[in-house]
Amino acid sequence: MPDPRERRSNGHEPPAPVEISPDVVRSFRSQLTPGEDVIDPSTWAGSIPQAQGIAPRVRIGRSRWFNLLWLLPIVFVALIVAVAAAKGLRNVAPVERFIARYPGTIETAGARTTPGFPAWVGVQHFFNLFLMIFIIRSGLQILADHPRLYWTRHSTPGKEWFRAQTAIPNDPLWTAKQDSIRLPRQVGLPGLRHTIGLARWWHLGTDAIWLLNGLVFYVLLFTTGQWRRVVPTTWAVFPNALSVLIQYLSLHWPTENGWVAYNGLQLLAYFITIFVAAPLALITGLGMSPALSARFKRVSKLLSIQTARSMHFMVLVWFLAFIVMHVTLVFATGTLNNLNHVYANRNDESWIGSAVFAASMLLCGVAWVAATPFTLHRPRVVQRVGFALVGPAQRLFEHVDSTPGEYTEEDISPYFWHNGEYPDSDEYTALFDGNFADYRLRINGLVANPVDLTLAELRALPHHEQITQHFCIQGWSGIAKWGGVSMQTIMDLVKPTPEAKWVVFYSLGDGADTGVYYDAHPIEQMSYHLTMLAYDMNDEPLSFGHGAPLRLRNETQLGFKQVKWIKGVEFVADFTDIGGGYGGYNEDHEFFGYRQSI
Ligand SMILES: Nc1nc2c(c(=O)[nH]1)N[C@H]1C(S)=C(S)[C@@H](COP(=O)(O)O)O[C@H]1N2
Ligand SMILES: [Mo]
Repeated sequence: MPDPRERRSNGHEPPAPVEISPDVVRSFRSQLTPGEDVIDPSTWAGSIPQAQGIAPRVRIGRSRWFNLLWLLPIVFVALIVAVAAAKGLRNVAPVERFIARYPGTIETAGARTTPGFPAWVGVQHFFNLFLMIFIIRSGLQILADHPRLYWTRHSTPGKEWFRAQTAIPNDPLWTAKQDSIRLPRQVGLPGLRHTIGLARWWHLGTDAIWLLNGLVFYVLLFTTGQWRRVVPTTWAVFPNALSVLIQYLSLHWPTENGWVAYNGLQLLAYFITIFVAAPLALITGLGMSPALSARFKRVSKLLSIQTARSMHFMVLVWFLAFIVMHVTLVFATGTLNNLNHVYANRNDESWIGSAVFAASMLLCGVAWVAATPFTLHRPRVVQRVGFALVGPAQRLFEHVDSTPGEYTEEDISPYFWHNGEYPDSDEYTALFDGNFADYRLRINGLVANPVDLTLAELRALPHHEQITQHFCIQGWSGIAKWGGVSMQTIMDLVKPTPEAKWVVFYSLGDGADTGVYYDAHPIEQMSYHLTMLAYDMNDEPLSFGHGAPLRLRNETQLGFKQVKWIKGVEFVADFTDIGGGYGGYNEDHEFFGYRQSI
């Protein structure tokens, strides 16, 4: 076999006579493997070794990296200095006058009319924190699948501002999958390397419930007087917050009356969490959707997927910092009373709130510990429940048919990651070595006019070009110019019958666990403006790594659905009897979803 790196197709061979056989495409089904229903960590994802990343680092200047673990001693020293400074300040008369003037808590008349906490606050507070466990753990798992963050639209290695991985090796065919890292199993969900399919079901599924919980919370806040607790209504909140900060840091606690109103610092922290961080989590999350980004071009030009991903991470940092400080202060400023407020709706020093809190923590702890083993033993349940929770939303976004033209040549990414499993069969090698002169694209199934096309015949069809952005499920993206044939042209040629509902693309290459790579797409997306078969990338014949001689582009979907090295296309009524029946290779083997517009 030649060195794959030297493989290039030129695709300009004369057409050869072709016989069309409906059996050939159908026979591709027998080359598929169903995938497992239980995860064996030792053979998972093509027996990918459980490589670890490095401690997270932030880039300083061009190529120096600051290890974030240094923040631990730095923050510790900074706290000590801040406490010393605050204690010093408390001896300064004007500061004391300032604190006397702004003691910390503003008790408005409105707040005094509705003291105390209704039961729904406690219930929603609990749900929120319970869901947060899975949202954060699965979010970290998603980050670990492409442990690099960028501020630019492109995903150029070395240009990231954050990474938990070393520089990529000097290998032009290095894949994003090889770049993924594992997490400890009780930190990530589920922790194993490249479990992004399952992590995403956890993340998006619990997100859906979390958003619903949040929506109910918003409605209840504003239909009761409770909103006054968390929405500042006077500018005096700022001096009061500063005053509280000085008082906390000088280790002289302010007098608190949380039963009636929160202090200024609390008010600001809760307000930001509820009304800034939470909506931002949703917006930046949706900012990573291929379908939405292709449709809302103006927004996605400003808030590119990589900016959205970086900001989504910032939201995580806020939530983590908030949780640490919130929990610390709840315990440091009167545990019994504070826990009674939210967990027992009472304003006293009894142990009732603490007992309810302890029970709720036990529930959280059990769920936390059980989540990874459950996911590894019942991945299909996670896949199905996740799909049930977010499938309808994904489907909604798929109705979005974007027109080409959002990007220009200047937007083309200088670096376009490779991904997936490279083909190494004798069949592929022979085709490659013969410059694909013997290549046939076989299109068959529920069509009136099945065809087998040579590359020359494909190139003779009306030419379609688009400059679009690729969204890999792992988180990297890249803009490229694709040249080839619109799928509409193919549809006009083969004329699918009315029973045809899905279009299955078969690859010349295997997936990671052996068995041919394939993926099914809904037929209505085949007539979208941005759905095409590409034989050129950035004005050159498709390279080996990017899918020579032919690959799919369907820009409403994530990268794994863009089958490379296509050998056949089958029009079918449904895909339940193809492969494992889940609609594609990664769907069968790695528990992805057949609709992935988010
Ligand atoms: N045949 C085949 N096609 C495939 C894959 C694969 O493993 N095998 N990987 C998919 C994934 S996960 C992505 S992100 C894109 C990557 O395309 P690129 O290597 O051109 O960037 O190809 C997709 N198509
Ligand atoms: Mo991907």
